[in-house]
Amino acid sequence: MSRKVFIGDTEYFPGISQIEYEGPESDNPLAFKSYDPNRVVAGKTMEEHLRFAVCYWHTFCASGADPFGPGTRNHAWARAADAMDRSRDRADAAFEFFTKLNVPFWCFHDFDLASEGASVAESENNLKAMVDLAKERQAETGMRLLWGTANMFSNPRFMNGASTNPNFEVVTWAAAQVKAALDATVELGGESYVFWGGREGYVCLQNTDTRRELEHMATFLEKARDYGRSIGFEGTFLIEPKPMEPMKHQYDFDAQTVIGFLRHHGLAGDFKLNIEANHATLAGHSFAHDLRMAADAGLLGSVDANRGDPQNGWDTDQFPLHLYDCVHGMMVILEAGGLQPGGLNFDAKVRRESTDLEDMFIAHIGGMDSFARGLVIADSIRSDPRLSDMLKNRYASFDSGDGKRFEDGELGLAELRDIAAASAEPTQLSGKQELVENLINDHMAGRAAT
Ligand code: XUL
Ligand code: CO
Repeated sequence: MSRKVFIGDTEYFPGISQIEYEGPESDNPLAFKSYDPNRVVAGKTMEEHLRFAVCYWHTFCASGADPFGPGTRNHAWARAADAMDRSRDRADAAFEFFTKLNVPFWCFHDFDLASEGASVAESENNLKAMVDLAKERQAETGMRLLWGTANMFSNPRFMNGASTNPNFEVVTWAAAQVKAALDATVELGGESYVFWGGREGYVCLQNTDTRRELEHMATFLEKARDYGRSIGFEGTFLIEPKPMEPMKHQYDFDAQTVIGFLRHHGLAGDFKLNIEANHATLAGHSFAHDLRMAADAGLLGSVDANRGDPQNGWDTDQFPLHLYDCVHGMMVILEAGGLQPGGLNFDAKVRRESTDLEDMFIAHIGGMDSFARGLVIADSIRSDPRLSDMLKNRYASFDSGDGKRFEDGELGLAELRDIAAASAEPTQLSGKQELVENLINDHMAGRAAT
């Protein structure tokens, strides 16, 4: 489908035309070197595998402000005096950006898209008006919504949490936002709905009834699920783990914590996980680790594609331009059979010092090319029998005999002891880590140029 590249009367990214695939030889910073949407890898096109999404918040709402100073970017779409005019300008800029970049999906929080009103009803009306506009823009451009969510962490009323707030009044305001954001997501045909528990956690354990707060969170999620299903939402509900920041401790700490919580509360049939790379690293894991834990549980829903900085402890939300992360991540995603109906959402921001308009494109192009390379290299590794054979052989002792009986739960502890007592010292089996790492490097070197 051919898509119009800018919307309305104003071109917000003048001088930047449709971003095209030009191939590995191109030296044009505003072209894809590896992401060729129609190229088929492992039976699907790159566009179908990667399902890229641009996020509204970092890309169109942020100005580069940090705790030490104001924004460094004064975008044309953020200048109108009236809040609704600003929202409309921002939407036009966003849809121009999406189409020029040629991504199929976008994601938003309620109050990225519309400004928050002074009452529940006013906020609902603002959001409805912007959803109507976004729906028109989606129809004009062919863009689709990967997921919607509600921002229940910025407003000071949520300083002690949203669904886990010790004050019931605040819980009801959180519910009002989720209800409206679910309505909006359904109206826009969103494929998933995300809960990121920004302030669902604590700063002081001694002033917090954690047992009660976790029960409240489960009840709230159940009611949100029931409401979503009642209005015809057929997509996936997603929980996005993060261990800390802004709170000292957040309940959705990491993939395994969330998996345990969902299973404990009987929510795993409707909810999956949205794994964010920088959140996994904040929890002391790698991106691929949290992807793998989610995939093993059959709960890998979607991905927030970004990266942290190994020298910093915090959530820097940098663009995912480190090839190893993308290769390791795509190995798990391919193993899991893909992401659909999820996708790769760039929950990432250009650095405060990257102030040219084109930097927004360059950052996304880099992320898309990195994951496209990651896909090609991961597929190449997966089709090399050396790795799969090594993995299979490593566990071969469980494929037959007593090992198989143990796997099937047929041997008790005393029987296992008797087997040990009758055997010699176990054979030493090398883990071959360096061999595996060399093999991955060989594929990277062989394929990285494509
Ligand atoms: C914050 C974060 C959020 C969620 C959506 O760290 O990742 O933007 O993705 O609320
Ligand atoms: Co995120």
